[in-house]
Amino acid sequence: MIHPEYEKINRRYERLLRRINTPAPDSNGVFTRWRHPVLTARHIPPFWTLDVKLESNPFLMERLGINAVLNAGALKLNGKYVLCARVEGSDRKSFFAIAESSRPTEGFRFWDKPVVLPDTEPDETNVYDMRLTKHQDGWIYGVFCSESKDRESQNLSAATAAAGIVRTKDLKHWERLPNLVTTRSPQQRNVVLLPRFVNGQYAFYTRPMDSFIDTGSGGGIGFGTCEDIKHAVIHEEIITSTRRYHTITEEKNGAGAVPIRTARGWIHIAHGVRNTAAGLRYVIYAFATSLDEPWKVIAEPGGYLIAPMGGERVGDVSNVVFTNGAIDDGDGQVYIYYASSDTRMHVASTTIDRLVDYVFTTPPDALRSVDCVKQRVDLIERNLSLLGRRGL
Ligand code: BGC
Ligand code: BMA
Repeated sequence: MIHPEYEKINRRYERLLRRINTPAPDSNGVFTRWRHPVLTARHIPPFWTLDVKLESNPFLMERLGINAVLNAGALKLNGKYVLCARVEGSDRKSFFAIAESSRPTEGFRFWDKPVVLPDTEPDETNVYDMRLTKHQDGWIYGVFCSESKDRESQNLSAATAAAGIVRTKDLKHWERLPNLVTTRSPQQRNVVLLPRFVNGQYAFYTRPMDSFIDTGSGGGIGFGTCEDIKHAVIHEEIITSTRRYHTITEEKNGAGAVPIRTARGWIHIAHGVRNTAAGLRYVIYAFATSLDEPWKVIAEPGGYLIAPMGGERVGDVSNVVFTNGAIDDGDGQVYIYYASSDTRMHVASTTIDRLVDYVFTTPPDALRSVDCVKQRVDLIERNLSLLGRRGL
C-alpha cells in the first residue's frame, strides 16, 4: 500500500515544478540572471529517494538521499530544452539524469529514470560534468569526466581523471566508446567536443593537466583532433585560451559549454579558477576562436562574465560558478545554464548579438594595475566629455 503521506510530498514537488521564474532586475547589459534556480535537489522526483510503500517504510523516510544537482550539459531537442544534470547522491557518487522543459527558464522535470551508462570501465568510481554535443555526423555525444582511483599511489585520495565518451540519438539509449586518449597529457577533465568536423576530423577542446587537481605546467585550454571517434586518440594539443598570472585563470581554466557558432567566430563560455585563502574561486569567462582555425583565440575580454553572487556563493564547494551547457535558441536568444557552489543549477539569458558585442568589444585584461586603471580612466574621460562634465 502507498504511504498515505506520499501524496502530500508529491503535491509539494509538483508545486515546485510549476513555479514561475522571472528575470532578476539587476542585469549588467551582458546577461540577465533569473531569480529562481532551474534545478535543485528538491526537483528530484520523490520516488527517487523515498520507498513509498507503507509496509516497508512506515516513517516515509528517504532511503537514498540526493545531495545536489549541478553542472548540466544542455541541448535543444525536438523543440524541448533538455538538461543532462550531474546528480549527486548523499553517498557522494554522481550520475547523469535528463530533465526537460518546454520553456528555457522554468518547469524542468526529470525523466522517470536517471541515465544508466554502460559499465565498461572497471576502475571508474565517479562520473560528472557531461557536455552534450549535437554533432554533424548525426550523433549526440556526451563527453564527461570519468574518475578512477589511482591504484599506484599510496595516497587514499589519489585519483585519475579521464574524458569518457558516450553517444546516443535520443538521450535514452547510450553507446559507450573508449575514453579519450591524449598521448601528451596523463589526465583530462573538462573536455568538450566541437559540433563540426575540423579538416575532416573530430575536434576536442581539452585541458592538459599534470595531476588530478593540478594543471601544473598545463598552459590552459587545449585543442586537438582525432580521426576515429570510436578510438579517440589525440597526439597534439595546441593551447588556446591561456592561464595567466594574476588573472581569473591563474590557477586553472577549462572549457565549459559547447562553443556557440556565430558569424564572427566560435563563442566559448568557459571557467577560470584562482586560488585564495578561502580555497579555489571559480568564475565563468568568455572568449572567441576563429571559425576556420578554432584553436586560435581571436578575442578575449578581460575579467569574468559571471561570478558567484549573493546566495550563489554558498554551497558544498562555496564561491564557485561553473557551466557546461548553454543553448543557442536559434532566434538570437542564448541561455547559459550554470551551477553555483556545486549545489544547484541556474539560468542566465542573453542574446547572440550581446555575446558577440561583449566578447569582441570588451577590452582585454591589461594584466597590470597601472595599465588597468589607464583603461578605466580612458573610459571615464570619454564618458565625461560626452556628458559635458570636466573631471576634477
Ligand atoms: C569532484 C569534482 C571536482 C574534482 C576536482 C572530483 O572528485 O567530484 O567535483 O571538480 O574532484 O576537485
Ligand atoms: C571541478 C569541476 C566541477 C566542479 C568544480 C568545483 O574541477 O570539474 O565538477 O564544479 O571543480 O568543485
